[in-house]
Amino acid sequence: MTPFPKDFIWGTATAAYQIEGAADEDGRGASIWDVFADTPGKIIDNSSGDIATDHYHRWRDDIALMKSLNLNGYRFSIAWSRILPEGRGKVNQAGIDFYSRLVDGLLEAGIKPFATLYHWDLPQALQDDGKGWQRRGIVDDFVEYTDVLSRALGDRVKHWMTLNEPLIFSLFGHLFGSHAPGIQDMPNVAFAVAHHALLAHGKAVPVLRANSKDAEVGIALHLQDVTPASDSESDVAAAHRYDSFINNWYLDSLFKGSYPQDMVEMFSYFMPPMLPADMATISTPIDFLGVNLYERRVVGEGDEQPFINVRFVPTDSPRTSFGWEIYPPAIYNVLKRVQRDYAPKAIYITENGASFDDVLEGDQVHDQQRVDYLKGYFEQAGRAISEGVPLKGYFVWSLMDNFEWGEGYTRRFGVVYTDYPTQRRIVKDSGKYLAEVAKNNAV
Ligand code: IFM
Repeated sequence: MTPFPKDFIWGTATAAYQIEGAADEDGRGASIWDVFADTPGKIIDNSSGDIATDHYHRWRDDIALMKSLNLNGYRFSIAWSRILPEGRGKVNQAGIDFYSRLVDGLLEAGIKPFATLYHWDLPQALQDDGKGWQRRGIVDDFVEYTDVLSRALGDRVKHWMTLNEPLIFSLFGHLFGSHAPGIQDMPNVAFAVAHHALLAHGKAVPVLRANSKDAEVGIALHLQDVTPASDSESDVAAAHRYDSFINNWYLDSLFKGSYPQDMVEMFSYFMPPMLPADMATISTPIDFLGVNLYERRVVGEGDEQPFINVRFVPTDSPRTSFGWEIYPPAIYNVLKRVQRDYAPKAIYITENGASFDDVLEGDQVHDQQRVDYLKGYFEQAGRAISEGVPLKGYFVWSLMDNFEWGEGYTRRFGVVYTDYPTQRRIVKDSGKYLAEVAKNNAV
């Protein structure tokens, strides 16, 4: 068995819109995902997060479930529109009370709360006013929201993440249009969104520090392991371009205070207007980096991906039901690479997991593929730790099956099965496996 460091955090991750439901309750305002999901044709099974896993009403049971799995950390997100239904201005105390009870419940159960301020559910009122993240002034709105929330919870929440995967919500929401708010436009829009999001992050960091004494503040990035398809100069250059586009755009700006030079040159026409102090704001030091790791890409030169001229080369590795490659060394490679090039003070795996077509058999779900998947990735994370990477915790995506954005309820990522008609939770074999790992703090 490979032991993990003392005080290592073993947890699961979720996001508000994917699990809470109670879309119209207790003064919650609409978010861009409510509107997007209600637009015909946007969600594969025509579903929405209106009910989701009903966590808003079942949070006590869900905490008990986590406790039964021996978990000592929980990463969740807060719905901005429960706190400020119009995005700014009037505060909804009922929304604050919900999260306050949740945090108290977690602490009573010995589970550390790791809160994400923004996991994609922008208040619709802010989308209506100046197109949401496209308007630079949204930075002030995010700071206001951060201030209200961290004043309320900052005495008890000691781990904060500003944003979840700005890469994904900028590109999928504003270039490809497959996520809310469903905009398909030229790259300048997505780049402006990403720049404003990073600025909002940088401005929120000191606010969190001021309102939450001794808290650790970070951000959760979607990172990929990128390998060139061959040693040829063109494939190596293509892999480098892809890496810059997907990973370094965020890592360089947050840790080095500049966007990658090759990207700035390639996309100069599309870059958003910037003020001189912006990059210093974005690179305000953080206490940890959250890594969401799902994919490796083997990349060659080609015309599959617009603008950056790359192609993805298929591999023989097994795949999840989503078609994502299962390649455990990806987590080791990304952790080592981040440590080597950016040296964050601490790192958490803030998401990693897999979707499979799970089958409920009586009271059991034998998801051996997920057990094997987790074991492989845990081992590779342990290997990185043994080589000095300061990995402090691991949050499996996800606690239970939930609303998987454009894929609705057709993808199951949970270590706990959600029986949607009854909302019964059934611990899968992978949940039992995670419970053993967490109990032994060893893989
Ligand atoms: O469900 C998502 C999550 O919201 C963000 N990261 C990836 C997960 C799986 O697609």
